[in-house]
Amino acid sequence: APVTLRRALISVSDKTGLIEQAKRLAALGVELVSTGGTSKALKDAGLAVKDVSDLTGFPEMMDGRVKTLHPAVHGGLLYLRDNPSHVKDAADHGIGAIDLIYVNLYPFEATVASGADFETCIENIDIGGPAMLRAAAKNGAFVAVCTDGGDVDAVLAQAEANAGAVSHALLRRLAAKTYARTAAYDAAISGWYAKQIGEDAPDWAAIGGKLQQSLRYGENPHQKAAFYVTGEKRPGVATARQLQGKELSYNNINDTDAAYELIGELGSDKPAVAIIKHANPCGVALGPNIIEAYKAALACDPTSAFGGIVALNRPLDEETAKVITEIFTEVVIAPGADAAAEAIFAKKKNLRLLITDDLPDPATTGTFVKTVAGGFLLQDRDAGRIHLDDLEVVTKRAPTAQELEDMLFAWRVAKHVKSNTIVYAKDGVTAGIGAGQMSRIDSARIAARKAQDAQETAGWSDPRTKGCVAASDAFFPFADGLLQAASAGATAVIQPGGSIRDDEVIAAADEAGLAMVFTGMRHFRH
Ligand code: 93A
Repeated sequence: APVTLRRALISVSDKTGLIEQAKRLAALGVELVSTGGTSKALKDAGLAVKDVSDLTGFPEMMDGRVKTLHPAVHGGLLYLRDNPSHVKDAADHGIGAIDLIYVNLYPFEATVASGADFETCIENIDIGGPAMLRAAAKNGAFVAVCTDGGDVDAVLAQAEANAGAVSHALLRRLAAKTYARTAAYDAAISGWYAKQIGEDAPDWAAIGGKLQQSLRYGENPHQKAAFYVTGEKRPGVATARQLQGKELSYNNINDTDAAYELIGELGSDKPAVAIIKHANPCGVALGPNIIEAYKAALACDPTSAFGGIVALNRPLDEETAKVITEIFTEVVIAPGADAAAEAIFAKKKNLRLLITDDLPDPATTGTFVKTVAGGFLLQDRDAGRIHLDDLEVVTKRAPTAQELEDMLFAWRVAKHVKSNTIVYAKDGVTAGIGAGQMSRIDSARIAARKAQDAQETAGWSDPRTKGCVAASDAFFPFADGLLQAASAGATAVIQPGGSIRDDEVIAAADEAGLAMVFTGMRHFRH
């Protein structure tokens, strides 16, 4: 049934449009009841207003923390008008019905956004306002609940056209909207509070995106797929300009992302090249210039590099473009390309060239999504970074300066390799990469095998693992993986540490004459 408005309780922090709307309510014969500041604003405008404290018989107290939390208010909002015992209770205690409530809450969200301190944010948590809104919405068949000025306008429009009456349909709509508002308000508080104690969860809203491209298919031809972008201003595959070549496929996008994120990890101090296959690097190298870096990266695993993705941290030049086109490559991504390089690539119709202008910043935060049956997992992007002064030397022998430099390089590459990861590196070039194995020792073996294959192909006298460093994405649970690295030729090891058998592993390293450092941070990537 419709409700005829007789009494309204108004308690608003944002008083925009208040006076004009209150005048319209008064013109309909509605009695106005209000809290301190709101009441003063209405009185100043010459309106007749009753104070809530007259209703409750209590002054507003405790700096306003307790103003409306009283049976005279909540009873008036909550009693069922068609329930005789509720009606009797109201009459016995002198509680009058409240038919309209207009509450906008303490500006908690705006207070947080302004950078206010903890105490100020706490003071801006509204208690009485949401309590009244929730009570009124529970009794939404009898009370018009307005959480913003637009709601008041909608109610006024109906009431003015219907001798003060508001329809059941509008009442229901307002009640439903109320709980959305109080839920969002509480979510803002809980999100802010979690952040204060360092336990904030990634926000699923952060994964919202806009369709950039319908893909021909997904990881396999029988899977449909699309590419959505978040709109973040992040140099990478989503924001790159494609200068030539076929449309990118699902796997191209995934692999190009892996390639360029790794390049971002290596920074811009030295020319760097990464070659990626199936989202894992098969060769990564720093060099005196970009062409030497490419050649060194390619030599790590020329077999796997076929059909790979190449990422550079310097603009593509003509000579490098020529060398890259000597083998089949799917995608090249770089911060730039000169005209001569573009001309070389133009002859390879299928080769895609992506230009980003800038390099990715590895410290950028973001949200990582993974679906599981019936849900999805969110986590922060792995923006963890290790620097020289984070390293703890745990062996008798301390690493040399060259070993330290190579260890940091190998560590940064390892972060971008699927677990379990072992990366061997020497002189800023990967010597062997073991990726995605179920046991760490297998990754160590595979990395060594890769180095032997590379040696055979290139005709080197030794594999590059001779005198290399080894990086492990997580701790060695036993000494065997470490010894495998030593037997491959590693002289120094970088790993997180933290195994219950660290002592055993350190003793084995000392016995083998290895230098070993702990990072205290692991980089699982599954
Ligand atoms: O501090 S409160 O949580 N305690 C209350 O009892 C209470 N009742 C209403 N805040 C309370 N309010 C809020 O006061 C309203 O939600 C509104 O935002 C504000 C209006 O205060 P004033 O009329 O004094 O400007």
